[in-house]
Amino acid sequence: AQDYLDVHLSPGPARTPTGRFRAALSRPGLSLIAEVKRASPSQGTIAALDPAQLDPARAALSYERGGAAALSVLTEPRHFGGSPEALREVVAACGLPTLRKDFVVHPVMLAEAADWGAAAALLMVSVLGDQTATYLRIARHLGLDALVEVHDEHELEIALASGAEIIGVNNRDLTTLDISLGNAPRLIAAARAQGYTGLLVAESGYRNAADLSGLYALADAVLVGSSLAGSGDLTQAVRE
Ligand code: IGP
Repeated sequence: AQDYLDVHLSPGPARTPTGRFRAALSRPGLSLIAEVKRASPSQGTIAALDPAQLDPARAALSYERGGAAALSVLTEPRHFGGSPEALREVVAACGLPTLRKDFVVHPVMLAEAADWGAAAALLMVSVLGDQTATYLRIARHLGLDALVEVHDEHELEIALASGAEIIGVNNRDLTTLDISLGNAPRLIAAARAQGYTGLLVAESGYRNAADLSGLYALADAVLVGSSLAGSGDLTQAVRE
Protein backbone atom coordinates (compact mmCIF):
# COMPACT_ATOMS: atom_id res chain seq x y z
CA ALA A 1 0.00 0.00 0.00
CA GLN A 2 2.84 2.39 0.80
CA ASP A 3 4.43 1.74 -2.61
CA TYR A 4 1.12 2.63 -4.20
CA LEU A 5 1.00 5.87 -2.22
CA ASP A 6 4.60 6.70 -3.05
CA VAL A 7 3.99 6.25 -6.75
CA HIS A 8 0.54 7.77 -7.00
CA LEU A 9 0.78 10.60 -4.52
CA SER A 10 4.24 11.72 -5.62
CA PRO A 11 3.48 14.22 -8.32
CA GLY A 12 7.04 14.91 -9.35
CA PRO A 13 10.37 13.27 -10.14
CA ALA A 14 12.57 11.96 -7.36
CA ARG A 15 15.27 14.44 -6.37
CA THR A 16 18.31 13.93 -4.22
CA PRO A 17 17.68 15.62 -0.87
CA THR A 18 20.15 18.43 -0.25
CA GLY A 19 19.42 18.76 3.47
CA ARG A 20 20.32 22.45 3.13
CA PHE A 21 17.49 23.72 5.31
CA ARG A 22 18.21 21.18 8.04
CA ALA A 23 21.96 21.91 7.89
CA ALA A 24 21.33 25.65 8.31
CA LEU A 25 19.25 25.03 11.44
CA SER A 26 21.71 22.61 12.98
CA ARG A 27 24.59 25.07 13.17
CA PRO A 28 25.65 25.95 16.75
CA GLY A 29 23.62 28.60 18.52
CA LEU A 30 20.05 29.70 17.91
CA SER A 31 19.51 29.91 14.14
CA LEU A 32 17.12 32.51 12.77
CA ILE A 33 14.53 31.59 10.16
CA ALA A 34 13.40 34.96 8.84
CA GLU A 35 9.95 35.06 7.30
CA VAL A 36 8.87 37.11 4.30
CA LYS A 37 5.20 37.89 4.96
CA ARG A 38 3.04 40.78 3.81
CA ALA A 39 -0.14 40.23 5.80
CA SER A 40 -1.67 37.93 8.37
CA PRO A 41 -5.10 37.15 9.86
CA SER A 42 -3.97 38.49 13.24
CA GLN A 43 -2.48 41.79 11.98
CA GLY A 44 -3.92 42.51 8.56
CA THR A 45 -1.43 44.12 6.20
CA ILE A 46 1.93 44.39 7.92
CA ALA A 47 3.33 47.89 7.89
CA ALA A 48 7.01 48.15 7.05
CA LEU A 49 9.20 50.91 8.45
CA ASP A 50 11.30 50.64 5.33
CA PRO A 51 9.20 50.42 2.14
CA ALA A 52 12.01 48.43 0.47
CA GLN A 53 11.09 45.57 2.81
CA LEU A 54 7.84 45.16 0.88
CA ASP A 55 9.83 43.70 -2.00
CA PRO A 56 10.36 40.00 -1.15
CA ALA A 57 13.84 39.74 -2.68
CA ARG A 58 15.09 42.91 -0.98
CA ALA A 59 13.65 41.82 2.35
CA ALA A 60 15.35 38.43 1.97
CA LEU A 61 18.72 40.02 1.18
CA SER A 62 18.49 42.28 4.19
CA TYR A 63 17.65 39.29 6.42
CA GLU A 64 20.64 37.43 4.97
CA ARG A 65 22.90 40.41 5.73
CA GLY A 66 21.40 40.52 9.22
CA GLY A 67 22.52 36.96 9.92
CA ALA A 68 19.47 34.81 9.13
CA ALA A 69 20.34 31.13 8.61
CA ALA A 70 17.28 30.35 6.48
CA LEU A 71 14.17 32.00 5.06
CA SER A 72 10.46 31.28 5.09
CA VAL A 73 8.27 32.71 2.33
CA LEU A 74 4.47 32.78 2.49
CA THR A 75 2.92 31.65 -0.78
CA GLU A 76 -0.70 31.76 0.43
CA PRO A 77 -2.36 34.79 -1.22
CA ARG A 78 -5.71 35.34 0.52
CA HIS A 79 -4.74 35.69 4.17
CA PHE A 80 -0.97 36.22 4.04
CA GLY A 81 -0.41 38.29 0.89
CA GLY A 82 1.92 35.61 -0.46
CA SER A 83 2.54 34.32 -3.97
CA PRO A 84 4.59 31.76 -5.91
CA GLU A 85 6.47 34.71 -7.45
CA ALA A 86 7.56 35.89 -4.00
CA LEU A 87 9.19 32.51 -3.38
CA ARG A 88 10.81 32.34 -6.83
CA GLU A 89 12.15 35.88 -6.52
CA VAL A 90 13.61 35.18 -3.09
CA VAL A 91 15.27 31.97 -4.30
CA ALA A 92 16.70 33.76 -7.34
CA ALA A 93 18.05 36.67 -5.29
CA CYS A 94 19.34 34.99 -2.20
CA GLY A 95 21.46 31.94 -1.42
CA LEU A 96 19.80 30.95 1.84
CA PRO A 97 17.74 27.73 2.00
CA THR A 98 14.08 28.71 1.79
CA LEU A 99 10.89 27.16 3.17
CA ARG A 100 7.57 27.26 1.32
CA LYS A 101 5.14 28.47 4.00
CA ASP A 102 1.59 27.53 3.07
CA PHE A 103 -1.27 25.28 4.12
CA VAL A 104 -0.15 22.16 2.28
CA VAL A 105 -3.26 20.07 1.61
CA HIS A 106 -2.19 18.15 -1.51
CA PRO A 107 1.04 16.50 -2.67
CA VAL A 108 1.16 18.70 -5.76
CA MET A 109 1.87 21.65 -3.47
CA LEU A 110 5.11 19.94 -2.48
CA ALA A 111 6.06 19.37 -6.13
CA GLU A 112 5.42 23.08 -6.73
CA ALA A 113 7.67 23.97 -3.81
CA ALA A 114 10.48 21.87 -5.29
CA ASP A 115 9.94 23.37 -8.77
CA TRP A 116 10.05 26.90 -7.37
CA GLY A 117 13.41 26.20 -5.74
CA ALA A 118 12.39 25.78 -2.12
CA ALA A 119 14.67 23.68 0.08
CA ALA A 120 11.85 22.86 2.50
CA ALA A 121 8.10 22.95 3.01
CA LEU A 122 5.80 23.39 6.00
CA LEU A 123 3.67 20.40 7.02
CA MET A 124 1.05 21.24 9.64
CA VAL A 125 -0.14 18.38 11.84
CA SER A 126 -3.34 20.35 12.55
CA VAL A 127 -4.10 20.14 8.82
CA LEU A 128 -2.65 16.75 7.83
CA GLY A 129 -3.35 14.70 10.98
CA ASP A 130 -2.37 11.06 10.53
CA GLN A 131 -1.38 11.78 6.90
CA THR A 132 1.65 13.67 8.19
CA ALA A 133 3.99 10.68 7.79
CA THR A 134 2.84 10.15 4.21
CA TYR A 135 3.45 13.79 3.32
CA LEU A 136 6.89 13.58 4.95
CA ARG A 137 7.74 10.69 2.67
CA ILE A 138 6.56 12.61 -0.38
CA ALA A 139 8.60 15.66 0.65
CA ARG A 140 11.71 13.49 0.98
CA HIS A 141 11.05 11.89 -2.42
CA LEU A 142 11.00 15.39 -3.92
CA GLY A 143 14.26 16.31 -2.18
CA LEU A 144 12.64 18.67 0.33
CA ASP A 145 13.25 19.01 4.05
CA ALA A 146 10.02 19.39 6.05
CA LEU A 147 9.20 21.58 9.01
CA VAL A 148 6.47 19.65 10.83
CA GLU A 149 4.41 22.14 12.84
CA VAL A 150 2.55 21.36 16.07
CA HIS A 151 0.69 23.41 18.64
CA ASP A 152 -0.27 21.00 21.43
CA GLU A 153 0.70 17.68 23.06
CA HIS A 154 -1.53 15.60 20.84
CA GLU A 155 -0.03 17.07 17.66
CA LEU A 156 3.47 16.63 19.10
CA GLU A 157 2.83 12.89 19.57
CA ILE A 158 1.82 12.61 15.90
CA ALA A 159 4.91 14.55 14.79
CA LEU A 160 7.23 12.40 16.91
CA ALA A 161 5.67 9.20 15.56
CA SER A 162 5.90 10.45 11.95
CA GLY A 163 9.71 10.40 11.89
CA ALA A 164 9.98 14.19 11.45
CA GLU A 165 13.56 15.45 11.47
CA ILE A 166 12.50 19.04 12.18
CA ILE A 167 9.57 19.89 14.47
CA GLY A 168 8.30 23.46 14.91
CA VAL A 169 6.16 24.47 17.86
CA ASN A 170 3.79 27.33 17.15
CA ASN A 171 3.13 29.77 19.98
CA ARG A 172 0.04 30.94 18.11
CA ASP A 173 -3.20 29.04 18.52
CA LEU A 174 -4.53 29.10 14.97
CA THR A 175 -8.13 28.74 16.13
CA THR A 176 -8.07 31.84 18.38
CA LEU A 177 -4.90 33.55 16.98
CA ASP A 178 -3.77 34.04 20.62
CA ILE A 179 -0.03 33.98 21.30
CA SER A 180 1.43 32.22 24.32
CA LEU A 181 5.24 32.48 24.36
CA GLY A 182 5.37 29.66 26.91
CA ASN A 183 3.99 27.12 24.45
CA ALA A 184 7.15 26.46 22.41
CA PRO A 185 9.48 26.07 25.43
CA ARG A 186 6.99 23.74 27.10
CA LEU A 187 6.55 21.41 24.11
CA ILE A 188 10.22 21.58 23.10
CA ALA A 189 11.15 20.41 26.61
CA ALA A 190 8.52 17.65 26.33
CA ALA A 191 9.99 16.45 23.02
CA ARG A 192 13.51 16.33 24.46
CA ALA A 193 12.23 14.55 27.57
CA GLN A 194 10.88 11.84 25.27
CA GLY A 195 14.33 11.39 23.74
CA TYR A 196 13.70 13.25 20.47
CA THR A 197 17.06 14.00 18.84
CA GLY A 198 15.87 15.96 15.80
CA LEU A 199 15.79 19.74 15.40
CA LEU A 200 13.30 21.91 17.28
CA VAL A 201 12.04 25.31 16.17
CA ALA A 202 10.12 27.91 18.20
CA GLU A 203 7.58 29.81 16.08
CA SER A 204 5.55 33.03 16.24
CA GLY A 205 5.07 36.06 18.43
CA TYR A 206 8.69 37.09 19.07
CA ARG A 207 9.00 40.89 19.06
CA ASN A 208 12.44 41.64 20.50
CA ALA A 209 15.67 40.16 21.81
CA ALA A 210 14.30 39.80 25.35
CA ASP A 211 11.53 37.53 24.06
CA LEU A 212 14.20 35.15 22.76
CA SER A 213 16.23 34.87 25.95
CA GLY A 214 14.59 31.64 27.14
CA LEU A 215 15.20 29.88 23.81
CA TYR A 216 18.99 29.79 23.60
CA ALA A 217 19.48 26.68 25.74
CA LEU A 218 16.36 24.99 24.38
CA ALA A 219 15.66 25.46 20.68
CA ASP A 220 17.78 24.97 17.54
CA ALA A 221 16.05 27.77 15.69
CA VAL A 222 13.44 30.49 15.95
CA LEU A 223 10.99 31.52 13.22
CA VAL A 224 10.27 35.26 13.17
CA GLY A 225 8.00 37.06 10.73
CA SER A 226 6.00 40.18 11.47
CA SER A 227 8.42 41.91 13.80
CA LEU A 228 11.26 41.76 11.26
CA ALA A 229 9.26 43.85 8.82
CA GLY A 230 8.87 46.58 11.40
CA SER A 231 12.25 46.61 13.14
CA GLY A 232 15.78 45.68 12.26
CA ASP A 233 17.16 44.76 15.65
CA LEU A 234 16.05 41.16 15.99
CA THR A 235 18.43 39.72 13.37
CA GLN A 236 21.24 41.48 15.18
CA ALA A 237 20.08 40.05 18.49
CA VAL A 238 19.99 36.49 17.20
CA ARG A 239 23.44 36.64 15.63
CA GLU A 240 25.13 37.69 18.87
C1 IGP B 1 5.84 33.82 12.11
P1 IGP B 1 5.24 35.96 13.56
O1 IGP B 1 4.35 36.12 14.75
O2 IGP B 1 6.71 36.17 13.89
O3 IGP B 1 4.84 36.80 12.38
O4 IGP B 1 5.09 34.41 13.13
C2 IGP B 1 5.33 32.40 11.77
O5 IGP B 1 5.58 31.57 12.86
C3 IGP B 1 3.83 32.44 11.40
O6 IGP B 1 3.73 33.18 10.24
C4 IGP B 1 3.23 31.04 11.17
C5 IGP B 1 2.32 30.65 10.14
C6 IGP B 1 2.07 29.28 10.38
C7 IGP B 1 1.72 31.28 9.07
C8 IGP B 1 3.47 29.95 11.93
N1 IGP B 1 2.79 28.88 11.45
C9 IGP B 1 1.25 28.53 9.52
C10 IGP B 1 0.89 30.52 8.22
C11 IGP B 1 0.67 29.17 8.45
